[in-house]
Amino acid sequence: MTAPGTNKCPRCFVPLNWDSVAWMMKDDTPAEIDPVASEFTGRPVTSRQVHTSERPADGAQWNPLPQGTTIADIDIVCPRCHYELPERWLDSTSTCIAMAGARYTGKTVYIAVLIKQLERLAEQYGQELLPADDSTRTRYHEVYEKPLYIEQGIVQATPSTVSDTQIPLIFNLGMWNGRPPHFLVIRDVAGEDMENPEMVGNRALSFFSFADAVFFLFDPLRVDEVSSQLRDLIPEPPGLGGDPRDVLRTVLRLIGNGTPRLAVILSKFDAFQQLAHVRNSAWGHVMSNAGAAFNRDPGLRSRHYNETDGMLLDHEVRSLLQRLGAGVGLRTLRNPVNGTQYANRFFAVSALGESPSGKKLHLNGISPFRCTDPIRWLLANTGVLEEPTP
Ligand SMILES: Nc1nc2c(ncn2[C@@H]2O[C@H](COP(=O)(O)OP(=O)(O)OP(=O)(O)O)[C@@H](O)[C@H]2O)c(=O)[nH]1
Ligand SMILES: [Mg+2]
Ligand SMILES: [Zn+2]
Repeated sequence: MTAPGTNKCPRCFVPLNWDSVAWMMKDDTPAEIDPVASEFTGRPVTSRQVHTSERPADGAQWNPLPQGTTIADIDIVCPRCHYELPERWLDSTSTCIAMAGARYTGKTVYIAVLIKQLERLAEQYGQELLPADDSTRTRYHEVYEKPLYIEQGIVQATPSTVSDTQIPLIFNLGMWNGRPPHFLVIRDVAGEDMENPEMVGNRALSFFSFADAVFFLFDPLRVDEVSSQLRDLIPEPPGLGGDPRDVLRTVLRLIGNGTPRLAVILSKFDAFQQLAHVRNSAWGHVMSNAGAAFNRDPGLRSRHYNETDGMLLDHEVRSLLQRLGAGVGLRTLRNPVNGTQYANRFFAVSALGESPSGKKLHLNGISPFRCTDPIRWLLANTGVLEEPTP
């Protein structure tokens, strides 16, 4: 989470402040290809002229704008990638999340459901979660909400950054404890890119090293032992992505010298829970433990993130992942270059609550499990989505 008075760019996640400002004149017309924006979007972008201004060393009385212009005449953009910032962005704070995980791990479905769950959570506090701009509103509706909630089907595979202008999803979480609005920024990614080590070093993915958090999704159905035991219990999964051990290695290289918090999320947990019905198997035994944190969702009762419950689940998921052969990389979560360990926590979520069959959702509809845990872990003790402190 950014500190008050600073924020991050919602596209490239670079820290921003008032010392270095870039802007475009509102009444200008797009004239030329902008090489900076083009590099970050992976396709040619025509834009208005970008002006920049740096606070001079002794610049107490500094005004970055040209004479005769006011803040109403300009659109502020990110000095690094030229993304046009939402209104009053530099006076707000945000939490910037990069999604990660192989193809089919459930990243896009998770985001679709997470936003609905966060809407309900905010509502319980008398707040409203709103898209921060038109592109978030349209994109969330078309790509996330409509396929699942209206058409009762499944979402499309997320296109590679190379072929698609990846736009951040930006949601206003509202004002908490009398502070400026706090925003949640999510960058969905293509599993295809995560499985391609050649994407390391690509500018379009450089946001990973500036993220506040990386959500790494792990698909239990990718593990042969699990999918073979579930063969008769759940519909055939739509497809399987790459080896999570390789994907993690690529993701850690994308993070580079960054220090995001890492949430390792065992996705499609509904499918995994079906293992409880496999009689006389070691997995059946593990999964039918009624006392396990992974068999209950306290988020339905308490609005606050519960640290004790969170730690318990963390331990349980760690040992599940170990049994699944997730590899030493996932157990240690260390920066491959300097060896420091990322602040991390393990989670289990189910966005859908039940496996879709083919291209249609299960007739029981969507019943999410523990989807907001990772967000509430990130926001714990910040005041956002929490009871006001007296
Ligand atoms: N059982 C179960 N299946 C799920 C769940 N979430 C997603 N799936 C299945 O996994 C498929 C892939 O989900 P996506 O969200 O598109 O996966 P993704 O990680 O975004 O994939 P890419 O965009 O290709 O990287 C869905 O079409 C569903 O069939 C879940 O909570 N439970
Ligand atoms: Mg996707
Ligand atoms: Zn930027």
